[in-house]
Amino acid sequence: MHKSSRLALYHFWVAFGLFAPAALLGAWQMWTRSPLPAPLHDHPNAYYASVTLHGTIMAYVLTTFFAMGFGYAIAATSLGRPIRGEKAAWIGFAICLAGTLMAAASVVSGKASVLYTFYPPLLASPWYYVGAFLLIGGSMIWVVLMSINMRAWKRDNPGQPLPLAMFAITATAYLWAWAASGVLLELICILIPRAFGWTDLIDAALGRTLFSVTLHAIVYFWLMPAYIAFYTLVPQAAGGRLYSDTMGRLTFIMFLVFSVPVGMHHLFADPEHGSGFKFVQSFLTFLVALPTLVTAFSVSASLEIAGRHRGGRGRLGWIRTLPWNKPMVLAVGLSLIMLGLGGFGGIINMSYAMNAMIHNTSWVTAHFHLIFGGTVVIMYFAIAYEMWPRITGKPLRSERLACCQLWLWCIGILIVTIPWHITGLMGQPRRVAIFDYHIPTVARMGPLVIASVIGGFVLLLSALLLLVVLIRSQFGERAVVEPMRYALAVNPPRHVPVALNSFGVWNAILLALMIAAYGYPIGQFFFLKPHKVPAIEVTSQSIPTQEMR
Ligand code: HAS
Ligand code: CU
Repeated sequence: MHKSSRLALYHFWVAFGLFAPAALLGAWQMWTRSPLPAPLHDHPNAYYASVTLHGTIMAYVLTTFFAMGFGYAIAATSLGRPIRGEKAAWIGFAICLAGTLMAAASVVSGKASVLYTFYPPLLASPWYYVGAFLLIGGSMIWVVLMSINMRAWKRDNPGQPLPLAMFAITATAYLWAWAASGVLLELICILIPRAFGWTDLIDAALGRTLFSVTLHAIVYFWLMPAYIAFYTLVPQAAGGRLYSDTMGRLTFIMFLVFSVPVGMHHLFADPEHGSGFKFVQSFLTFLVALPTLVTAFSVSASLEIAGRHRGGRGRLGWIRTLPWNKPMVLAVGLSLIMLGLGGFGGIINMSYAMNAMIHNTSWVTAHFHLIFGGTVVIMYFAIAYEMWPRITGKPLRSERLACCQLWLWCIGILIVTIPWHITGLMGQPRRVAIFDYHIPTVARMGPLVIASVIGGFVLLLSALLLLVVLIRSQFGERAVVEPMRYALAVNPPRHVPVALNSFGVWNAILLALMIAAYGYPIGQFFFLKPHKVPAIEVTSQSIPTQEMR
């Protein structure tokens, strides 16, 4: 096995190996919140520990390890040479894994049930924060390596356009560095010192604001590998060409520039910021929809090219002729449906006035399970199915089973999230362990909640099928498999402007936008009256802390 392939494979295995148990926790969480009798139902602490582990694995571990593995695979295959800094990459892998295990152990011990957003003044065991810091901080080695590999290739190939896949994964890496800056600062300056007892009080509002710098950008960090597949793998798998390489570059640049200065749309209901800045960031959030709209157009156009090439006629006849039995093609179809529905929800969330209607209700949980769990994660599966033969040298066993798994995933996500959206509109709060279904207004939600439990178990079945396909393939017979190939554009670029081949100017624009959007909102904490509060320790017994007593 090629060295870069082994690196990618190990990253993918950590991602998917932990993903399956996290899916099990998810199914149990849905069950225990429902009117049905569930094991451990009378232990609300188990619920919060479970949600924390589920969220930490899905939001940080699955995504970060997946993006890193995908990045190394792209660097090796799109640039056509072994990656530079392989040793550093393994060191990064070890640091991230150590952080993951440390964070997971402290959640399992019941001392870190602060959920994946760890909003202060909630306080967890310091080892949870140190673990999260190692995982997120360790992935910065990957960011640096993506940048080094991109630059080295450009130096050796002056004037050549960087392959789109490499351009896009480098944009993803830079975006992740910007995104992570908020949570890393929150961890080092606020949470870790307080958790170790080096400080007494905690500035909860500053902590939440720093986390908001991370919170929107991180969701695009999760999303970008899916978009890389849309642009560089889907047209190839469908047997066509990419509609436009330039549109791809613009999309990834827009994601880099627009995703960070908008995080305050997660704080519309928080009192520490004035409505002016909230409005500015609400407005900027509209811009984030642009790259998605461009992408929906480009992907549909690329699929149309493939469908017509395969003999499709008429206005929509090309849809029928697409090879829907290929996991990558099926996944993009299902992914776009979920993106359309989930994106519609996103537009409601970001509308300053309408946010009050859905904030902190199950609607939000439904929104991100649909768009992250659905749109994004289904593409992670498809990427794994595409990559597995290339990195193991063994064909996929089998494409049919893989397609069944993808169908089940999409159906499961829809069964989970459609009722969840409705209960959210009925006022069901998110992040609540136990509901009293004897209360008539809560009882009305019962049937919807039970429906979504069924979806949770369909998802669990699909997660297990994923492992079956990956393990069976890995232990299969070695065979000749085609090398990784990325989609060719209809007009392959011979020369691209510097701005579409590098990131300097875009990082500078982003810095200016960040100063405009966050300069005062963060600065105010240093020149206005301090408003620090006691932290509330979360242990398995939820014992009030010294300060609380
Ligand atoms: Fe979001 C909350 C706004 C996209 C993830 N989001 C969350 C949280 C997560 C998350 C995890 O403004 C919860 C955080 C927490 O725990 O507190 N989100 C948006 C907006 C978009 C958006 C405007 N979110 C995502 C993506 C995520 C993600 C992507 C993960 C990967 N979100 C919010 C807001 C909140 C929020 C507020 C805070 C809520 C609160 O109060 O707490 C946009 O990027 C969406 C753009 C997408 C579109 C859709 C375009 C249409 C398409 C259709 C093409 C389809 C075709 C096929 C052609 C505008 C692509 C046929 C289609 C059919 C439909 C048949
Ligand atoms: Cu957001």
